[in-house]
Amino acid sequence: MDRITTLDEFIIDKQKDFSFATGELSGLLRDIGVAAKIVNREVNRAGLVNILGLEGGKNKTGDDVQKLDMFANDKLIDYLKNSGECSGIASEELESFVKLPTKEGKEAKYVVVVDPLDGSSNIDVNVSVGTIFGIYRRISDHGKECELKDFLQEGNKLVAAGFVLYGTSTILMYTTGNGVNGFTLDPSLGEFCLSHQNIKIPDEGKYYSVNQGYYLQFDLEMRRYIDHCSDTKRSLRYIGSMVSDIHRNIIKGGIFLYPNSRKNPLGKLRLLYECNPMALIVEQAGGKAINTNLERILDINPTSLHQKSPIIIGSKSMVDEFETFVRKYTPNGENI
Ligand code: AHM
Repeated sequence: MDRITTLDEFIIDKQKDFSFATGELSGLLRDIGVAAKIVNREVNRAGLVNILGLEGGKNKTGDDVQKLDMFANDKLIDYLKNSGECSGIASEELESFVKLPTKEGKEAKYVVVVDPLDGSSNIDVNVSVGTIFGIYRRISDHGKECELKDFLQEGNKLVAAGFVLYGTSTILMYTTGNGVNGFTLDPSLGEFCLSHQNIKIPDEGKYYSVNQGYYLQFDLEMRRYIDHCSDTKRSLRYIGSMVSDIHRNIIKGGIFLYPNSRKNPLGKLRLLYECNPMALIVEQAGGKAINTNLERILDINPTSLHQKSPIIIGSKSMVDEFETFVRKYTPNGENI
């Protein structure tokens, strides 16, 4: 039998590739891995909540039952706080970023952006959800508290990004800008084990993922592209959980679209917590990610923590093809 490689072993091994590495980023990634296992345990127990008498927002000792997305948020913050490598965290669940206390003798170089439980509206119905994270090197003085500008960096400045998908199995994929590797949680060992080494997204795929219920609210070029996907007999697959939809497309090939609509003129997904980390992973796997103005997602300059962005992401030739529809059908070439 081939020897398995655990996430921790892999991270430590990769650290050796960088002679200047001090182990801080590795420590941070390992802490995220541990937090992911705890969130995974709770997500898997979610269906038991009522059976265990926790309905009505109270448990048997009268404590409030925490919503799972807040639970995931708090666990991630706890673990990053302990690591001492992270000076702050901006979460989709929180209005402002959290400054983490520095540990004595340490100058935490990094800040983390996170969507603790993406697609959380799916939990009640047993559909896969995920955690998305990104890590930036601080641009403020390392000896002091982190600042807003540390988080408002373009996605191309991310030093690492990843996601955890709590699906039929739990998988963690991450990149430090040198390809993407995936690790599947072996519940019997309690370890993430290397299962998808240097994964590459197929250049072409048969899936398109979009909430077609909003079709009439989309711009003309988007509608024409969706018509084209349907005319060319591509299969529509939309879980409504970005991590799951993009993960499937990374493995099988496909395109995921969350565009602007009349209801949501800037789309729905957040640039910092969802679009940027997923864009880095997909690009590192050989794919492409742009907005509906054909700008590279990773080059968008963020101006606020909860900024939204339309996103088109997936197999490179499919995103290229989408671009040709935008160029052809955008009235008077507006915005491009
Ligand atoms: P949520 O985390 O509040 O559930 O929202 C994020 C999710 C994404 O995972 C998913 O792609 C999208 O919202 C689905 O939105 P819609 O229901 O509008 O298609």
